[in-house]
Amino acid sequence: GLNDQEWQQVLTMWGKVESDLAGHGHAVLMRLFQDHPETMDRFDKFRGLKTPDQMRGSEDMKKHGVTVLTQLGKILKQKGHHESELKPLAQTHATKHRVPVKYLEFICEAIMKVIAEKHSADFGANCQAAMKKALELFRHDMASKYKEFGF
Ligand code: 89R
Repeated sequence: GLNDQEWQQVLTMWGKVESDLAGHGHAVLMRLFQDHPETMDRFDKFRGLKTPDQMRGSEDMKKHGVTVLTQLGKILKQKGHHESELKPLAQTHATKHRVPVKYLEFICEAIMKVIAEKHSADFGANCQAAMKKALELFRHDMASKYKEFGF
């Protein structure tokens, strides 16, 4: 797990993400879809978006970015005691959206990259390490829940 100081670094950084949740969320999804185009196939609602310009202009993608980062923020704020927030998310992503664990790794990478781009001055090595640990814990616990749902 993470110690108190690491959680503090994570949540301080998350506060900066929340200063523009839509901007960060949109950037994360853009990055995910550009680096791993196959992840986009999971979304019926983004099927019409073919070019980076269309993605940039998509209010729907922006809205979904807010949905994703809002939920992730709620989970991070539990500082590891996230069972009740994680379980329904794992359930829909395993059984309904069928999102492989590997894709969770991809989006966590995208999140790290977007924070590094937007907050380079505040995202030093220690803070990066703490955020990486928090996202790894999230992925690890999602993966265990996936198993419970037989995915
Ligand atoms: C797909 C990761 C993640 C990944 C979908 C993926 C959308 C929060 C992928 C719709 C799809 C498809 C949907 C349905 C969806 O359903 O639980 O409206 N996700 C919905 O047609 C993540 C992560 C988080 C997260 C949410 C929330 C909803 C939702 C909340 C709505 C409620 C519900 C991890 C950061 C596949 C590309 C916190 C990825 F590959 F990145 F891992 N979701 N989602 N998602 Fe998804």
